[in-house]
Amino acid sequence: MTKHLDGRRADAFADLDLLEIRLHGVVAHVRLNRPAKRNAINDMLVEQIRTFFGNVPRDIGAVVLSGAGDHFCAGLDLSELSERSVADGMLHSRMWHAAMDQVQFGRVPVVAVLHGAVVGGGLEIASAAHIRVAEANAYYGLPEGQRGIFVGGGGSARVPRLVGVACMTDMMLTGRVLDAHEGQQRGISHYVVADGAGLAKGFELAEKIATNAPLSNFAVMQALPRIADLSQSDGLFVEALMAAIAQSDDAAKQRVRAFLEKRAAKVEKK
Ligand code: 1HE
Repeated sequence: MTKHLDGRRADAFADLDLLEIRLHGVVAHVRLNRPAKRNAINDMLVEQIRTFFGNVPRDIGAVVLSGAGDHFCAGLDLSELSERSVADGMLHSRMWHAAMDQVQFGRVPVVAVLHGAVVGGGLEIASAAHIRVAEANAYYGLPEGQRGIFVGGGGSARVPRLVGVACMTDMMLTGRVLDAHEGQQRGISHYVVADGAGLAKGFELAEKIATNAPLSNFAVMQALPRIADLSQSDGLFVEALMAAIAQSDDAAKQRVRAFLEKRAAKVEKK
């Protein structure tokens, strides 16, 4: 695990002091870095997330996102929840949306490594990632109902796409908390690994993702979720466009030729 905590410092992002950013070859490791506040996300951290994911270095092919300390993220920093006007509340939520959109629709896929509390806005940022790896000690909650507020960081759009409206309704109305295994059964995480093994798995996946043709990753990140939101007929039309664009790229031609010339890996059973 410590191997993954080394890596080059990302000097270009030295100002983003609430994030710890390290570059490991083609993978960037971004840690939410307010462990004393359980990585609660204040406005400054929202802006720093937006800045990093909007400016991922050109030589990076995937990002691992994790949290420092014992928890991934305690959600919105409640100490900043001062009395806001309706308009300011809207703008605050839209600020989160812009940052979470940058995570989901940025330049490269994001692998979130989840441990401890993944609650409120923490679940919202996790659900903006493309792959989620949970350590067995991870748990998921949406305490907004208990706090008298509502999700505002994109949760009502993204979380039901993972767990369904019924499960999110239960989590918000009753305060139900899902453990790591329930979270996997319900579709939150793609992988559950032992405590302490999350980063190794996250890096293994991110390194694999970064070897894909950039245009294939682009299609999965940008086209797939939009197609899933379209009618079947419109979706199939967009799929045809995306498929034609991807297959005409040089990377696709080279990769297909490599397979036909027996130079590329076969699909192997595990
Ligand atoms: C915080 C926050 C926070 C911790 N905002 N300060 N999120 C929540 O309702 C979750 C609230 N937090 C918790 O339930 C617990 O803190 C945890 C289960 C995450 C972790 O428990 P624990 O025992 O490890 O830590 P702690 O002792 O509760 O917290 C340590 C410190 O972090 C403490 O501050 P201190 O100055 O007394 O040391 C806590 O006050 C502080 N802290 N969580 C502010 N969230 C875009 S809208 C999204 C809406 C939401 O996310 S609502 C859900 C908010």
